[in-house]
Amino acid sequence: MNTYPISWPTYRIIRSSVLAALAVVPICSIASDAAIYEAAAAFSLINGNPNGVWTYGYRLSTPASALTVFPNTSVQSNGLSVWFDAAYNPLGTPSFAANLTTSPVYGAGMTWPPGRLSFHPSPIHDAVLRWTSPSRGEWDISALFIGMDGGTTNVSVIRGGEDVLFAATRSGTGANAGPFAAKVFLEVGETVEFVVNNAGSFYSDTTGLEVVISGGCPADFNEDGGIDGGDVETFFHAWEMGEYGADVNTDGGVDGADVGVFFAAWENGGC
Ligand SMILES: [Ca+2]
Ligand SMILES: [Ca+2]
Ligand SMILES: [Ca+2]
Repeated sequence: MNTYPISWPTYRIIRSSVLAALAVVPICSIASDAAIYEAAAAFSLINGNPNGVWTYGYRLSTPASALTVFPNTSVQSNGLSVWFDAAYNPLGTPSFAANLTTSPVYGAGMTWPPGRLSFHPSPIHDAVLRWTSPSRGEWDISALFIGMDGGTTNVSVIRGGEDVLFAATRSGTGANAGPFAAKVFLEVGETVEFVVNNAGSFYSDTTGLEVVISGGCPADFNEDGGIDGGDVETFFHAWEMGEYGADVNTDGGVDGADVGVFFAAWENGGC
């Protein structure tokens, strides 16, 4: 709902001045550094699950099965911090594990350097790291799947539960998949998932995972890859209609503050 905390005449002045300036505003590429989300750095046992934008879960290795959120945590004797499900845990899987200490952690013939995050499928489940977009905009998404053990895994990056952005099979210690990198325009609440599947056998399938997601810039509001007057027109149309997407500061309302956030990004040619 548009609550118009700036007056209509003020809005008209802002809009007309912006539109008048369009002729001298170059089309810019997007430099997205407004927000950075890094999976390993954010990993925690004490922030709950979901942990902000991150959800640690697992699901049957069949299409469209629902995600189960890991309910349990433990710190293993070797120092690894683990999310798991005590109700289903054959040989400690499926699970997420991270070394949140400042020293290497050793276990099962593997080494977790400080800050390393890994996940592991079960005999019948994929392990899934889900990221939920906190704001509308273009995001830079990167991922690397690290071969930490001798098994073979299928790894993938999936948008919205069905759009496969990346898929690969990796096999053996030191055999990584990726890096994957892409720019993806997402609405608030859209998801990107990072998935490990057992590729037949779940033995020795520990797979390291590095994910960095940055951006979320609203400047390219019409999603055409450039920042220009078209974005102003599209933004104001959405704003006037009180559309959900115009809530670019993600505070739940569409008002003058969103105009400020949009123009701050737009005038910078990005974020
Ligand atoms: Ca396997
Ligand atoms: Ca644009
Ligand atoms: Ca808002």
